[in-house]
Amino acid sequence: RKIVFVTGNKGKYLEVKEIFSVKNIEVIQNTDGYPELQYDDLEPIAAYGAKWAAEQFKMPVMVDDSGLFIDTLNGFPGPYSAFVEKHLGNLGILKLMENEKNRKAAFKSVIGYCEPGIESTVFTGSVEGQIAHEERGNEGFGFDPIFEYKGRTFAEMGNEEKNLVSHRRRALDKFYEWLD
Ligand code: ITT
Ligand code: NA
Repeated sequence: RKIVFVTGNKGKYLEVKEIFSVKNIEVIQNTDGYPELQYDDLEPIAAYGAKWAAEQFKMPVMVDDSGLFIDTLNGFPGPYSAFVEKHLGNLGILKLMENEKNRKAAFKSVIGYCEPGIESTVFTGSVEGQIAHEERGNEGFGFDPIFEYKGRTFAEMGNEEKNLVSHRRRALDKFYEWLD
């Protein structure tokens, strides 16, 4: 079985490829992109993106819209995560969190899957953790160096361990079950 994954993010693609290779699903990256509507939640963004891409490219596709939701910032950056990562970066987030005691955060991933002529289906996965006090670790991508899960950052854990517990893994498990 093959699945086309529309994403410009290499880190996401490599994780999905790895997680699905165990299930004998081949993941093919398509970097042509899709319009990302701005909503408060990730689900409608993923649903719309998958639908748009399925009709545009005339084939079944999946997308992954994800974000980091920080408790004390009322869920920010959430759906604005890509923009914030690009313009503030991890150091900008650490700055916002300076002197903040409540460091609770959740990573969320929403997989949208769609075939031409039908509506999208979405699968949500999330994992709770903490915003670290400094960047730690060299693996992974994006916010991984500042997202702590049980004391270590995702960037310290590395892909193999991250893929066992991550938001993306949890969303993909639901997607896989549905495909089956
Ligand atoms: P697409 O082409 O798939 O949209 P993107 O990077 O723009 O790629 P999003 O719109 O979903 O992705 O933005 C999510 C942001 O959160 C983006 O900056 C990612 O790098 C970051 N991110 C998502 N999943 C992550 C993970 O598992 N670890 C660290 N950062 C992550
Ligand atoms: Na994006």
